[in-house]
Amino acid sequence: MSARMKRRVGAENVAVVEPSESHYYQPIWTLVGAGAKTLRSSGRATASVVPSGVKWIRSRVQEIDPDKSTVRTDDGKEISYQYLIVALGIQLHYEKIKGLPEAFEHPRIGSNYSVKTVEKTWKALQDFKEGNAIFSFPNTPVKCAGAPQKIMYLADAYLRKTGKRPKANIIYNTSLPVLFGIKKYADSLWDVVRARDLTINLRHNLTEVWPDRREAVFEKLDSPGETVVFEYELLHVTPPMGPPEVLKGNPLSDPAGWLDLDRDTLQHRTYPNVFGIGDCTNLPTAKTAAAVAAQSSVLDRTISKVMKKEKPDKKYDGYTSCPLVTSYSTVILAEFDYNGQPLETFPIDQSKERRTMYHMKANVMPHLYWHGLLRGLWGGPGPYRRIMHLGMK
Ligand code: UQ1
Repeated sequence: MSARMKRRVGAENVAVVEPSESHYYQPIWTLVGAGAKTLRSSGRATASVVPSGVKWIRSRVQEIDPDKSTVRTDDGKEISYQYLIVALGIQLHYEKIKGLPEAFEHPRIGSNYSVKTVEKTWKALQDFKEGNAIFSFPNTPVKCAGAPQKIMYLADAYLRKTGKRPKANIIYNTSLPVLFGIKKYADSLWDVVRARDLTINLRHNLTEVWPDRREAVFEKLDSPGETVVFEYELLHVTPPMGPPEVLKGNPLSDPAGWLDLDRDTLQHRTYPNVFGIGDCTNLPTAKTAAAVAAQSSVLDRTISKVMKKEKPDKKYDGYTSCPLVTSYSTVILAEFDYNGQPLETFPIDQSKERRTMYHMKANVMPHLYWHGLLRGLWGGPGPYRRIMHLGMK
């Protein structure tokens, strides 16, 4: 968004408050956890991705006061703004699972959601001998809701490739009552699950890890008070997640703590000079980088209208996408909108496992991210979808 704002109002009028020295392309961590990409390849220096001329304030936002239009940072600076874009992301809560994060000091447990633990997934996969390989999905909203099962499909493929699959039970324990929220893709994923002999336990929520005994405790969400203990040889944890600390109790957030936006324009619902994008928002769609791309072009348009005292006129349709990696060479490319209706870019059935889509996920998307999205040049596939579907129902 800073690249887009630089084009609108000039670099000297744009600042980014961002504490991290490194910026990661997290969507590739699915493949890092499976040994198909390196962690190194996923990161760049923040200094190299902030657009030239834009001021980078290397601090963490501690408080936002939308009534005074100020932001306070952890090193005590107070910054005033005319317009604010909130893009705080989502917070990981490993600590909400008893025994974590300490259990990550032990082998055989990993998590593709953190820079600190993603390589441990790959190590655990390589060290696997025999037993249960367990993959969890928490009882909270998450970013990239497909990732918790993508690593299961990759683990299955890896264990087959290395001849260890006959000695493995592969188990997906999810808090959700479904495998995937959109039926068209869920149907295909169930086919994959059956074909590969994977076990899916719905409404199972990870609450505790005992790394010494290599056991994980799950509560059965449909039988209150009942828990079940699984021994594991490999455990992949998707942590509980929630809104950023800064937004909790802030006038900008809804009762659940998410940034309270108009779902069409991405303008704040009560503070007209505040806008938002991405995982920290309460937009009722799946939290993904693809959603951010589509949101970025709408938000650009909305802000330019608001700056000119005109009415925002472009609507976000909720577009989001999840490249469901089902092996080291195949992807089901889920794309859908606010209504949960498939909204596919390509004029082919994307619920089929495809090699072209794997290539897109593994090799095309990173470039689109670094050189397109981060430069404010990629606003999602909407325009291309319309071209590719010309003359088609
Ligand atoms: C996308 O725009 C995007 O953001 C850069 C992703 O992030 C990783 C994606 O995974 C996908 C699928 C899209 C959508 C792009 C196309 C070409 C369908």
